[in-house]
Amino acid sequence: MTVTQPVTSAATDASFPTGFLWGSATAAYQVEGAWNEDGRTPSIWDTFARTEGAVRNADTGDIAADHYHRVTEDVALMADLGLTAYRFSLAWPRVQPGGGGAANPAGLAFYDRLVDELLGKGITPVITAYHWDLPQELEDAGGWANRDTAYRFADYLTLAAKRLGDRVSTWTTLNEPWCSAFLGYASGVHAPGRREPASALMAVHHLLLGHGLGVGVLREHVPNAQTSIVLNLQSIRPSRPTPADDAAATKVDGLANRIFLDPILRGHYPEDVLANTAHLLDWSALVHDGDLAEISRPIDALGVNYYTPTLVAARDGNSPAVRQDGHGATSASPWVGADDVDFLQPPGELTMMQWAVDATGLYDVLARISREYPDLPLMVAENGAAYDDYLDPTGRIRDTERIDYLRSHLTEVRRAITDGVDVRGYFVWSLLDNFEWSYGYSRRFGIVFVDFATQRRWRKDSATWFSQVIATNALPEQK
Ligand code: GCO
Repeated sequence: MTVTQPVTSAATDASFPTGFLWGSATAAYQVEGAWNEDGRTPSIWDTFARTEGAVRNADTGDIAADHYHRVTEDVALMADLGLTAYRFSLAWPRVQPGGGGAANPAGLAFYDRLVDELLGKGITPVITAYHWDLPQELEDAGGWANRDTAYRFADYLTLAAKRLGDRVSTWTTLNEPWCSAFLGYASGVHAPGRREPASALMAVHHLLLGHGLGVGVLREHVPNAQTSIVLNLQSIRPSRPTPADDAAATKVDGLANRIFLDPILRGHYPEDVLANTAHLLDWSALVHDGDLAEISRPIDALGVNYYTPTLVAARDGNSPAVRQDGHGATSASPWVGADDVDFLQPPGELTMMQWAVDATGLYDVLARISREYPDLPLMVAENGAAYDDYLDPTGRIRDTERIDYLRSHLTEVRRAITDGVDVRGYFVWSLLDNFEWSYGYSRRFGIVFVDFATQRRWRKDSATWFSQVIATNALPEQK
């Protein structure tokens, strides 16, 4: 089963289409651990996590969920849950230490084993080539602000595709380039922690170039490659029904969504984005001839990550309290080019990330893509929530809030499918509790609880619920 295999029947009210892919997602730095084993070299996240004040509690991904040593157990767990797909990322500094030269046989052997375990259990592997762990050497050479990094990425992907492409056909090049560029290079709450608005825009372009080159690599080395990119598309709402707030929403939509969608799917950057950022850098020097043709190579699917909506207002001194950025408090804004926009706390119950729960935003994002960028299969590549989970004295984790969150969002996915949106699968974020970036281990997103000191795994109630959804290919009646 691949994400681009057409579904064979329409969803009924309660059920999902036959062949709908049910998975969970993780990322290498968040779960693997084994940070310096078998030839792996440091990534920007190893460096950043060791920077004072960067990560809560000075947590690092050194051990994380120890997935590197527990692959067999973890894949067995996935099989028990009935997952039909698993989305994971490759650690670039494990596959190609130092970000250049030959592949590391031990690093590739790990992913070989993971892929074989998955296939042995009938679980479709979905590989993310880059989920934020750039080899430190490449950051030292300028990171994503340096054009050469795009070519280094293609080189690394070639090594991975040649080795794993015989068994893995579904690949995604990048995870959430918005976060890599703007949280990494503008607000600095993510690695590499730079606060340079112009570098963030350069990073956008070089990430996109890397994506395009990467699609070419996959077409060349992976038979029947199903290529995609994963974007954290935002459902942006104006705070008040005023032309000024509408304009603010359009501006932010450009800087969050269209800055990626348009070059990839239409072969050009949006005019308003170029205009809104022209004071920061010279786009004509950044974008070389031929880049946009490379970036807009056809892809087979688009991965959508969605957690919470975005509420904006034109800054006029009257807007309600500005909310904290959900990825960590910062004095610098990731919103390069939108200095005159306020970001507000959307209504709704809050998760532990202080993210408002509003599943209609997921519907809006899916429906919008299918309307404005038609004929592109979609998959929900991440969706989930952090709550204050704990193991009770009976050995249970009763995460009813997470079940409610997943149910409401899956209801919206089903509504989108019923309305004709071509959604091929859904991946819950995340399989395991893990290293939640600048929040360290203080935020639990898993449907499986991890006691980090013993690395023992416990199914949360949401895992049991999710496996019921998978088994019936439908949402259970609400009790
Ligand atoms: C992202 C990343 C995940 C996060 C998750 C929760 O989408 O930001 O892909 O690694 O852990 O989103 O913040």
